[in-house]
Amino acid sequence: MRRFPDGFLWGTATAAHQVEGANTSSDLWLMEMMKDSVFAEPSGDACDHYHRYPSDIALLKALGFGVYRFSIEWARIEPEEGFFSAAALDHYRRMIASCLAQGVVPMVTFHHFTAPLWFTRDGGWEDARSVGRFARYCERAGKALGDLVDYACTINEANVPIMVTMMREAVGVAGGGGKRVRALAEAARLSGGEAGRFAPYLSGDGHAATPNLIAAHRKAYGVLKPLAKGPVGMTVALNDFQADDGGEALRDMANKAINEQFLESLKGDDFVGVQTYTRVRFGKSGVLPVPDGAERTQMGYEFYPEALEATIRQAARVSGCPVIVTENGIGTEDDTRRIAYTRRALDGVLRALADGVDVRGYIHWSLLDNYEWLEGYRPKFGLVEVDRATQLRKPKPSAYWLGEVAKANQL
Ligand code: IFM
Repeated sequence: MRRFPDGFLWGTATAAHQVEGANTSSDLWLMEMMKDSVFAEPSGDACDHYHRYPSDIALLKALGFGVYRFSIEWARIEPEEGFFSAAALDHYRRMIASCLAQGVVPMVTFHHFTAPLWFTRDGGWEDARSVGRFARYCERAGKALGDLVDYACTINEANVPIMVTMMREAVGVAGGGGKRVRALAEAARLSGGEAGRFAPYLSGDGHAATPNLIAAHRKAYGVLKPLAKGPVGMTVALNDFQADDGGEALRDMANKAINEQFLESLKGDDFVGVQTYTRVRFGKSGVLPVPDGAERTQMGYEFYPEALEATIRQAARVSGCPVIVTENGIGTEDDTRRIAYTRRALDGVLRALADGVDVRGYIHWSLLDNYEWLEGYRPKFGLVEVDRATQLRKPKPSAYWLGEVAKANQL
């Protein structure tokens, strides 16, 4: 079978901080701009998507995609605790309306890594008040936008804090721990917060954040369900965890802590968003290096598109929810490898579908070459190249190729 089911969703994704530019009320803006930053470079103007969204949406539509997954930025909507910016909410309403006017289905993520500076200064997700704070923001944003929202994702990759923390623990302080701790202390000082409380999503303590993130999703689901026009779910970053001889116990431990406790918490949701890039292999005493001779992506990951099929099956089995692939892609300068990667990943989607797994769509990461967090602008995940000096967009061959797959609904 080479055809996808009728109504299969085809889309591309971005996230606010990675493309909008000038996210000045966010926690990461401060961390990027400070001396001795742990970020390779600041996000700056990014892709100026904040102003260029109408033509970017038109571009993805012209390429053949029918869905645009993007995030609204909490730091713009609630830049100070309790102050909700009507102007920011109006901006996002115009953006969602622009999707609808152009025949594109909007999939809106309410939290994608960045948070308002006040939130992170005051303990971020490690403070139990994060659950109520996030629900209050979702309620305000849901009331302002929900009638237009076809798909809502509460939290992007709620398992990333625990994943990053466990990887850091596996590597120890030699893996950059000292610099991270100093940066957090400096961010606390610069933001006028208490020492030890500054807790950003990507570099805080995932053990402390996880119960709050799971509870926050559950509460936000309840808040958004009556407000959003369409299905509500959450997305999970799923590595395909595999074991070499003797690595089974470690693999199972990682699977439980990083993948399955989150998937289990989604039972009964409208969908689970699967976001997959590679596999991770475990040996007896830890994570194994990428095999000798294997191709690596710009992120240092093994080129292993088959991970998508495995994680789709895992997500469907453990959560019991319909699956939407909400992110999948590759950081590479060689666009022919993007096509090769995506073709093999989609082969896996077809195999899962043939076995009866309920997969509803495939959304590629990313529409644009954008800000890849700690790595800055070096990794190129975009179907569309962005000249950051002129902000000119140039679709790559992969954009035309995947757009044709989407239009034909077949591989
Ligand atoms: O860029 C990120 C995105 O923000 C979250 N998922 C993984 C992508 C690629 O690393």
